[in-house]
Amino acid sequence: MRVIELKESITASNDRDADALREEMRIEGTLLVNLMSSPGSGKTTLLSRIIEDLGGEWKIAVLEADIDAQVDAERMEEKGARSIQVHTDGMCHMDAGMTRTGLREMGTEGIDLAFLENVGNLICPAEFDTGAGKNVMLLSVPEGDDKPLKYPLMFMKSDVLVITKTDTMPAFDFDLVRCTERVRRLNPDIRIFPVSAKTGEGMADLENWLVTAVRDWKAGL
Ligand SMILES: Nc1nc2c(ncn2[C@@H]2O[C@H](COP(=O)(O)OP(=O)(O)OP(=O)(O)O)[C@@H](O)[C@H]2O)c(=O)[nH]1
Ligand SMILES: [Mg+2]
Repeated sequence: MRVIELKESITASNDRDADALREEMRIEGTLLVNLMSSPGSGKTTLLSRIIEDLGGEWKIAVLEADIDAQVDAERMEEKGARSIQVHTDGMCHMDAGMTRTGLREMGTEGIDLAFLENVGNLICPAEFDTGAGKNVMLLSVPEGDDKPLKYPLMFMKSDVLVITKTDTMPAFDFDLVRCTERVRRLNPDIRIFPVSAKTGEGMADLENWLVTAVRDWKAGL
């Protein structure tokens, strides 16, 4: 397992770097999906399931960003996906320059779908465009349905909200309707997929969305 240490990019404009990376990925035909959530909401578990379900048809790679450790990248390689672990020098997010370096070190040639598993944090990652084609955030049922009120920016920046761990609903007072209303007030266009990576409930709808997004990306849509 390769681990690379990265420092925050010192460039004039993160937004410009992000646009340039998006363009590179567009030419390559690789859709980069930025996965964001608080620690432990189920990013790596969701990715394992997606690799199992879609890995036969699509070439998938995962750039794992953490402050320390390499367990997540190891889990991805065990599932058969190309992966690299990036350490962020204590930073709570990835910027576009760091993402580009990580992707180039990992190699994305022939890859249809590359995920960036961003650092677990509901605040900082929302402030930095990574150059991804799609931004996807996770909110797990145990975290509560009030999170859109407390961390609005990430809900505003995301194309998709995956509500994870729906199998734990009976143990929590998470109100899906109330959560959806709060999210839509911030972002009327966001797609919402309630899923359980444990039981597989809801995974087909999310995976259909992903497959369409990959096809559209390759077609330049
Ligand atoms: N019941 C249940 N547990 C889940 C589900 N998905 C993940 N978990 C559990 O939640 C815990 C955290 O899952 P991870 O996938 O490691 O979460 P993560 O977001 O990748 O965590 P970080 O990378 O540390 O931010 C693990 O104990 C998982 O087994 C689910 O759908 N249902
Ligand atoms: Mg993880």
